[in-house]
Amino acid sequence: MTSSVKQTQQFIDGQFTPGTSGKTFPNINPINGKLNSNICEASKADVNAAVAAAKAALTGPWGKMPVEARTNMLHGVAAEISRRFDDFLQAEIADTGKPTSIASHIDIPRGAANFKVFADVVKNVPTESFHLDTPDGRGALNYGVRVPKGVIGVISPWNLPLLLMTWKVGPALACGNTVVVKPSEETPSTATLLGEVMNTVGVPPGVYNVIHGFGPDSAGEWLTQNPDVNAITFTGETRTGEAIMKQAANGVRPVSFELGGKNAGVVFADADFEAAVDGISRAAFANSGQVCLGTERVFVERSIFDRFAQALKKKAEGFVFGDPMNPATTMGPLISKEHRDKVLGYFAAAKTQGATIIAGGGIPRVAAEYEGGHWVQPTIWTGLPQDSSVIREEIFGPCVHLEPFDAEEQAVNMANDTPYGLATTIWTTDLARAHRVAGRINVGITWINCWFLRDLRTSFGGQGLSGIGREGGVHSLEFYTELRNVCVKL
Ligand code: NAD
Ligand code: 6OD
Repeated sequence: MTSSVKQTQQFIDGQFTPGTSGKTFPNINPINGKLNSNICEASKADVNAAVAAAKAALTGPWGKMPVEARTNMLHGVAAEISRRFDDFLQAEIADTGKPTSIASHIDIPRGAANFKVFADVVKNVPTESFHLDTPDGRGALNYGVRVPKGVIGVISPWNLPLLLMTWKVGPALACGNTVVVKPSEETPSTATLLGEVMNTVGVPPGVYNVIHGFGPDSAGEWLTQNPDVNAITFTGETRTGEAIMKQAANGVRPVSFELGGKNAGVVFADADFEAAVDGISRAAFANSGQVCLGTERVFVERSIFDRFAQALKKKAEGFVFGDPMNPATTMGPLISKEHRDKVLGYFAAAKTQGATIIAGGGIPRVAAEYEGGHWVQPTIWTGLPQDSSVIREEIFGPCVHLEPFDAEEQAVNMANDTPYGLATTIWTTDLARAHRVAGRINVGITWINCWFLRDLRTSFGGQGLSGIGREGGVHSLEFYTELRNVCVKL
């Protein structure tokens, strides 16, 4: 573990600095509720200094660097993340409590992949060009040129901290922008560690900056209000997205939002039963249910409903809690006491609203050393009405409601009965039905017979309350660049 994890500082203009506020806030380890480190809280002057450094870096060596050199540098960043895999792993686990069985397979590898993939996308995606006939017969050639948008404000959440932050920083830098990152106050460590990587690789000062603090009247709000931030990319709660959108209206700055979800899974009777149980178990419980793409509402065809519920119960009751560094541990705690209180509030609401509890519903027994942690049991309910708060609101915990259906039409209608529109997972062996249902569920991402299988070249994003815009592959280039047209009279 590095010294930056013990007292986590800002990273501004290539330097680690405590900043000017003189204030710190605690970073708590979710597995036991104990103090991990103290985080230096940014003042408004620190935020403005980070933005000024990012703005200045646009016209320095970074701004003049050929694309080949820039993208090679980002491959270097990916390689350095991989070389320091254990440092990133330990920092991520200390902040989140998530087991190494998840972090070492998903979070840290994706932290490196997000730089590699977008470096390659930038080098390989062409711009448009058109020949125009003109009355004099000479014609004109139009071609597109992509230029960086400028300073990008990146605001990221706590559930997949390195993955979701680099998913924005990778393409932003690949396109030649500079960034100021405000990681979640709950999970500041890997964003800070990435500053060390940037210096090791020789990324010029000011290209990557990190400030720490909270949202309203703190670093998040000050960053999004700074007029020198040219675009804002945000992942987090829908309500926070609404606030940031208002902040971004000042100066008409573009936003890209990946927000909440209340995703549906649909399991048909002809599905590969074991694969469906396994897939829905991951979609409901992976990362302790703290995945925006997760499934909190599952519709199961009536003829297999009871068998499916029993098989999923067995999965839910098979999770192993405890030491995140033990490869046998399969479920971590929730991120904070506050978030656990929120999730337990929904557990209580499910009871009072008449749910039948199939599994869980409370706090698991853990070893004495972890009793101060924020644990909850993987939980399965059935029997709640469609207007229950448990069915309508994003809970973001390891919990799922099962509902039987009799007809495809009914399953589609129930899946679509939500203001969110992020993701769905459909389980069937009927090919025609798979495509038909995929076309009718109102979401940005549909998985058929799988879940969270990611190809970073594809579009990613949600509709309705789940977000604005698409990122991934060429769609990231659309957000992180300005496309200019040049018309040449021949
Ligand atoms: P959050 O919205 O509370 O916080 C996210 C970030 O926004 C944090 O860094 C926070 O400090 C900052 N913030 C809060 N208020 C702000 C303001 N007024 N101005 C600027 N910044 C502000 O979200 P969270 O609790 O960290 O994450 C959980 C939520 O994120 C869930 O709703 C989940 O669905 C969503 N999420 C969505 C996706 C997706 O891809 N759609 C991915 C991960 C998480
Ligand atoms: O895989 C990704 O790129 C991505 N944005 C995942 C989001 C997960 C939400 O919790």
